[in-house]
Amino acid sequence: MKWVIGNWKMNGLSESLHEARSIGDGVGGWTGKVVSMVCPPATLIARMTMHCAGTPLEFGGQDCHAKASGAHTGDIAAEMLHDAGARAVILGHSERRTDHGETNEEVRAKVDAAWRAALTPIVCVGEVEAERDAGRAEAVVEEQLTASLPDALPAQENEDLIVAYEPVWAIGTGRVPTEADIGAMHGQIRAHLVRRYGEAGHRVPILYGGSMKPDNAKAIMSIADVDGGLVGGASLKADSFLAIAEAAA
Ligand code: G2H
Repeated sequence: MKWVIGNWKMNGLSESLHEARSIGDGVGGWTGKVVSMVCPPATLIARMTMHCAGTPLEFGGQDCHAKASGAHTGDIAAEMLHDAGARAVILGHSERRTDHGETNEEVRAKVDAAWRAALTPIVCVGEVEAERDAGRAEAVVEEQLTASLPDALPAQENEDLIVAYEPVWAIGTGRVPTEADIGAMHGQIRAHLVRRYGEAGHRVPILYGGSMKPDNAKAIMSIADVDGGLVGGASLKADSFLAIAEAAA
């Protein structure tokens, strides 16, 4: 099974409901081969869930607070995302880490919050360009995994965790690592998950994110331990989302 998850970031208004519906109608042909999901701004989750009813398209949030409720102006709880129709939530995206100073420890607390609300956490890790140039990419990702992921998976059989490798220098830039570099990093992430979670570590999907497009999706999806893509810019329009889903199938 491959995963194509669109991260719409801070893009989308009411008119985007039609785009989501087109994606939902289009992905039906790959049911059983591809799980398709859109993570729109939180304001759209409930409306998209209703607008896309009857299609296999699923929805997720882009962040959540570690607490279930309380005096946290502007924040959103995992329970609220679930209530709106989400089944997953992106956590620790590099834009959250940079724009909001999110730490690995905060991400880890949010993973627990997601599980508490029956959401699948999609935990993002990845090095910045200077770290790769200094030969530290593997060490940085290892450190992020160690500190951002809880020590045990919940005792359930469904997808309880997704990891996304997103080299920060590839995000929105059109630059993509070599297939060898993607393969090496995904292999390292898989080894970490198996060391940490035993057999269950084999069933954690590992997604690649960073300038994934229709023309590179098939090659990237074919790399060992690449279980799908976390797609930004190319997920905003139905035609390119569907081309990536087709490449994944
Ligand atoms: C990386 C990705 C989505 P893009 O952030 O998670 O964005 O595909 O635009 O590089």
